[in-house]
Amino acid sequence: DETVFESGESRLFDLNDLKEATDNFSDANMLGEGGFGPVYKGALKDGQEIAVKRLSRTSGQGMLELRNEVAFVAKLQHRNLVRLLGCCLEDKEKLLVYEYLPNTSLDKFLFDPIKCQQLDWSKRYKIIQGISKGLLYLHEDSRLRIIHRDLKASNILLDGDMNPKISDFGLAKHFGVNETHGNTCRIAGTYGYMAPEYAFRGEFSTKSDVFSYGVLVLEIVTGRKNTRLQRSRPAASLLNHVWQHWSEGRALELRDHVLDNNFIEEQMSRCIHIGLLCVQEDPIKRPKMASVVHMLSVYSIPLP
Ligand code: ACK
Repeated sequence: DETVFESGESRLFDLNDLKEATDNFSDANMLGEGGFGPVYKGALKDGQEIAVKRLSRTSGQGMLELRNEVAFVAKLQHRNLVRLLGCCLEDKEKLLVYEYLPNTSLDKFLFDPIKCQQLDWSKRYKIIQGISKGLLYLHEDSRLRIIHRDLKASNILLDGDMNPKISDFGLAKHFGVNETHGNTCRIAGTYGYMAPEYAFRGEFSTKSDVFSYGVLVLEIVTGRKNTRLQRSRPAASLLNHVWQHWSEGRALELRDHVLDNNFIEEQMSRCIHIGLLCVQEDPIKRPKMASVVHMLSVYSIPLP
């Protein structure tokens, strides 16, 4: 299940093919604006759907860095990471081509009053688990050792089965075998998901990703944006609050799908507990992703 696909080579795409695929980068095909430029939907001649990220010229990424990024990101192959298919560097264009994910980003579901109803608890749990596996792979695969640095709901894309895929490696950093963390004076990322040692001192590590993951887990369980989460609440009161929120709006609907309501409550409280462990102020106290994955698998009993 933790499939690391066979290593596939990334392709060099032809500019004309990509223009044709996206109807000449027409506005109608624009999926949205990413950190480094717009993203377009397209279909290749063989019918394969793609998402094309068009890096803007002002994005400040040099050709060499871009080539590095392509070589680097192309090595990432895991069912919980967005797959880069290749790139195109013709005519001053800098285009990155990804697999297209029809359900787009998690934040669109999570914080939309209508769409969030599609996320029943078993889907939420699958998303929490999937992200943890993708992040574990980034952190601990010996060939990778990558810190993502910008994990957030809008960087989690969902495939047709609501399987989550981590995307946007624009800020990702590689760390060597004997390194555990890095330092930067250019703090980039997203306030609200940022670990305090990173936000205040520019120190990033796998544990700063763990913090962002914790915020994400709490958002997924509660359906509330991190700005509205009160992280200082004691766990019991947070659980109470969350359960109230769920039972008010969605418990009835959930009861139709699930027989054992207490089981959901139990699983939710475990997830909140994990989320709270991850957002501790002291990075040393936060669990590693390997422990998170373990904690989630131990308590995951298939829903009826
Ligand atoms: O939240 P969204 O709809 O999902 O808006 C953003 C936008 O493009 C800018 O990043 C969407 N997006 C990015 N990559 C993909 C992809 N591979 N498949 C589908 N949508 C994507 C993202």
